[in-house]
Amino acid sequence: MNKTVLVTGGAGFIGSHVVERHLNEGNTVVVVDDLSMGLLANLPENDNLTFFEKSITDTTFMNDLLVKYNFDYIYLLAAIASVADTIERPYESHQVNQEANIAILESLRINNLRPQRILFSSSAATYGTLPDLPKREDGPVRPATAYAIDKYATERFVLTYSALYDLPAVAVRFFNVYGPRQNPKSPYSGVLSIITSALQENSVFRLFGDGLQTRDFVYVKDVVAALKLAEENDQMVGEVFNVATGTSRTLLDAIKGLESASGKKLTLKKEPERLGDIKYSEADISKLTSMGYTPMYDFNAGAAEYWESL
Ligand code: UD2
Repeated sequence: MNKTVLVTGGAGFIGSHVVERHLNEGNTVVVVDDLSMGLLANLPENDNLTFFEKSITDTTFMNDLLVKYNFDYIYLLAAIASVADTIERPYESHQVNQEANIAILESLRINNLRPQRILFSSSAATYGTLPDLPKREDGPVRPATAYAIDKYATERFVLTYSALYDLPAVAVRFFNVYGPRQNPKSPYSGVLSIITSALQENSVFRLFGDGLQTRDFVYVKDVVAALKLAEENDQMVGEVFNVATGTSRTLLDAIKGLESASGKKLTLKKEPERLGDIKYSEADISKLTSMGYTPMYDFNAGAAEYWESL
């Protein structure tokens, strides 16, 4: 049976991959995206896709949409995703990252709409600068930016609605996701998209710090697979899961991997460490793997496929 799927932020990097997967499965997909970060070009031409250039903060629009379609799956991926932006515009980003999502939950509750699954994209940012590694979902959190505070609080809202009402939800904490369609435009874009773009254009990459900072880089197709699992596995309802690979590498190692995938040499300019940067990050993914998840892409496989896609 075909499903009807809402993807807020569906024209964005991760959202567009979720959209693609559902279209490939023959489902009907509705995207709501204000194109503040997303791009129309990220979306395929497909009769089963309906696109609305709208902000999720338009609560009347969102309410009407939810009632009209009665979605089977709801992906809450729309966000102001740049941490720096949320520090500069805390109230505006709060309205997007938290309030608009609460309004969606309220619309569902009040209109008695009962999707099969709600998937909320939280972030490794919820762990903040706490030094303990690897990060576990049942470990401490210390959200330290407007972005992280809203992600954490909204994660709790979504899971609380899941527990209180018949609104089965799963929250996922993304680590450093990379892959095709990640937009390298801002200095706060994912570092791997900035590196690949510098390799393509033979431009200088600014390395903040010594390059020995570590990240758990996860390929976007593994993220899509984890989200699919979260749609299907009822044991995951009401819970939060790290989405990552469970291994980390230094930025210098990641650069080497991309150099070898591209056959090119990166020109580096060393700059001081970025203010508030986290030095080491790695996820414990045993909670997710216990649900049946296995990451399919190690870094070299992901880097090679990413480079090929450009
Ligand atoms: C990621 C998320 C962020 C937040 C945070 C929480 C992305 C894009 N950002 O930030 O939203 O969730 O995790 O922990 O996923 N770097 C350079 N040169 C550049 C850009 C970055 O050296 O031009 C360095 C940067 O200083 C950092 C590392 O690369 O040490 C990774 O940077 P990032 O912005 O890709 O990701 P991160 O982990 O800081």
